[in-house]
Amino acid sequence: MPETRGPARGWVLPAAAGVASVALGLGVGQLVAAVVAPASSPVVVVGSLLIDLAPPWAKDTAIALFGTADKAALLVGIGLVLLAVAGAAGVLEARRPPWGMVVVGAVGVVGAVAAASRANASMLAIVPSAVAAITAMLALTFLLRKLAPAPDATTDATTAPDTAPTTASVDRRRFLGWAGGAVAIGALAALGGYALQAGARAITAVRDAIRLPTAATTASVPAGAELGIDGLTPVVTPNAEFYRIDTALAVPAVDPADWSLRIHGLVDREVTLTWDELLALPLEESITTLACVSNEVGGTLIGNALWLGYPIRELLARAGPSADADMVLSRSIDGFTASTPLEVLQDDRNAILAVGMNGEPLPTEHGFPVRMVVPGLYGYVSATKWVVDLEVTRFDAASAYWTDRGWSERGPIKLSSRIDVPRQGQSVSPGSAVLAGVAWHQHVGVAGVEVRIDDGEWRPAELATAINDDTWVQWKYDWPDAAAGSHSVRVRALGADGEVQTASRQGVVPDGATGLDEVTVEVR
Ligand SMILES: Nc1nc2c(c(=O)[nH]1)N[C@H]1C(S)=C(S)[C@@H](COP(=O)(O)O)O[C@H]1N2
Ligand SMILES: [Mo]
Repeated sequence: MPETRGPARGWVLPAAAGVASVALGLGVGQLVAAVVAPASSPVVVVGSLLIDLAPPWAKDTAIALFGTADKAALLVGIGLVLLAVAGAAGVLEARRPPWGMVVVGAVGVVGAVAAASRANASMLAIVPSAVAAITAMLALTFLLRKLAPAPDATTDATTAPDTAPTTASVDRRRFLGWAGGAVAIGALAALGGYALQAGARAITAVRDAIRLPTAATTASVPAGAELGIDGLTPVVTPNAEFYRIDTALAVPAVDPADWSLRIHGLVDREVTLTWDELLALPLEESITTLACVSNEVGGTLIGNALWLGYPIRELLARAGPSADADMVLSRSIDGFTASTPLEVLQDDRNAILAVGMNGEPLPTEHGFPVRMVVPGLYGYVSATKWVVDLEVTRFDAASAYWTDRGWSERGPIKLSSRIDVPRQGQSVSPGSAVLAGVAWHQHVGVAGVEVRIDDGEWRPAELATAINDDTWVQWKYDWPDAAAGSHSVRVRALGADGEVQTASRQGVVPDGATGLDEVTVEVR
């Protein structure tokens, strides 16, 4: 039965519209957070911000009141405050538009700022709060429109000329249906987000329980590989700081118990390998520097780790590739593919199926439980994470994910070098200053590094002890005569094969950037 009421007189329905809209926004925000940035769900980041901002007495009171449930109490409290604000925003928007929208938008901004201010937050962290706020605003607009006076059959001006124009009909039941629908969709989205993260949580628990076997062959970092200069990238990159590049919106959750690798295609016999079979093989440690083809000159998409794994060469030998094969197409559980030249996987380099990274099982975002690591090639043609399939094939018969998108079919890593100390625009005092950085040419080796100040001569830098030819090497240069003023510092690497790093600039497409890293240093 439609009821008749003034457009903005009641406050209950507009408040309900506000609450339903914000509930929908929060649910959708939760789902988006689960997919793009698990640590950035709007309610959780605001809670974390409050915990950080709260004065000690407030924390003590909360703990005294709620004990170990203090965090749950905080989240419930935030939820209640949000709902109250949401109700108020609904009433405000009905009476004084656009102030209700402004309130919802402001809450979204608080969430985004809270998310962005978390340690290690990426720019993606603001997305859930932004999506939540926009969803809530759209829903609020929609629901309030359902509350607006509708020129419909129950108030027909021609048959009822005496009906006051301010009186309009609102189909209250239909409105409540829409509002309830919004809440239900929000709840479903939040549940979906929770379920998505539940998968990730379960795999993290499985990973944490794994004890990797000790290596049959070990590798170690020689003394003298680490120069220990302040601001210089450590020679072995901690897992938490290792760059991450992949196309996976949500990190694939692969249970090792369900994992297997299939080697097939142009082979004499198909081979399948389970997790237990892989771990039972004599595993080898190797230290290899991974690099991304998208790394700009001076960029940070490069990292060095101690890997534990089994040579792909041995597995290929079991399968017996046919003589006309020249490529292995590796496939991730999420469909990503990489094309690696067969001969690179058969020669004596440490091309491995890796299960360990710096003494731990692979972190989930670095390919748990099994990935490929191939010295000398950019990641996009070799370093398949969450790998489940190796197809022995030919370059003229198959192509890989990035090759299909305009990148080069083959991707050997280019000779390159980077200045880490000092950073661009940083100042040093006159006299003797230290310049330092890293240089790499995986599977070739670095024979030297040279530094050029302004338009001076190229002068040799000092190289740290190289771990091996597959890793980067640190360098430093004691700048004896740093005179006051602004100076340009450039670096170039010399390959062990006689190549001199080119100054000619090329972008990252299609096979990796070239050019020299340069920083401007203020001496004062
Ligand atoms: N499954 C999968 N594996 C992948 C990718 C990917 O998108 N999906 N990206 C590759 C690219 S381009 C690089 S540079 C390396 C990066 O590895 P990392 O994230 O462990 O540093 O992984 C490679 N392996
Ligand atoms: Mo990459």
